[in-house]
Amino acid sequence: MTARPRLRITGRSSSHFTRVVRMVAHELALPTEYKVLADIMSTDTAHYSGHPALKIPTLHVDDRPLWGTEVITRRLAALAGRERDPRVVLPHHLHDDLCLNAQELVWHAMGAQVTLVLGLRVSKLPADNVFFTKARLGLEGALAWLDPHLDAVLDALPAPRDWSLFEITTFCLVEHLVFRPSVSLEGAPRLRAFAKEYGLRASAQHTPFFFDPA
Ligand SMILES: N[C@@H](CCC(=O)N[C@@H](CS)C(=O)NCC(=O)O)C(=O)O
Repeated sequence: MTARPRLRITGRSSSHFTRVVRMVAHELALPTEYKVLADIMSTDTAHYSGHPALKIPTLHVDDRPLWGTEVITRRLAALAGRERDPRVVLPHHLHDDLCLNAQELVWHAMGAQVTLVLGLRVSKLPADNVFFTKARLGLEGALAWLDPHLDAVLDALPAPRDWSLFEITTFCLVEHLVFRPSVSLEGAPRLRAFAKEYGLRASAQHTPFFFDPA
């Protein structure tokens, strides 16, 4: 029998992309080590466990790094022997245009949230610059589409399922907008209700957002 590889996630407890991979590891019952990036504004790749693009998360499988949240979740599913399990629904298993568009908008919204938080709140750049206006409008547009379509998307996801990356990413996005408000969730009641319910899962309770000490 081959030994199970050692898994280490580098990230931050205030990062929605990090929370996605940590929730997936928890859902898959995969033990992982956790290395915290102390300063998100660091320009030293060593602090990011070698991520050349200065991003989190990174998954180390033994000594080999893997980058990209979606790729990492796919690898975690494979390591848990569940890559072909129909109860685990990853983006490459989606074929319905509604679900594919919804997943794309969630990824987009997560990226726009990084732009707004790092640009405005952390770096204190001028909010009236059209770069941030577009990021905010794009994020609001994504939420305005996702909210009324959410139930149809959930119905169209493969079932029965234990979890899908669409649900986990949507949960982490909405929770992050509560944790680090950049746009209002007033007009997104369905997304808020979904996040409240999904937040009861053990994987969500195990990974609350907070600021890691520097
Ligand atoms: N494409 C990356 C995006 C990850 C990402 O944007 N992470 C944020 C934290 S939530 C980050 O590293 N921000 C630092 C920066 O953009 O400088 C992935 O899928 O993992």
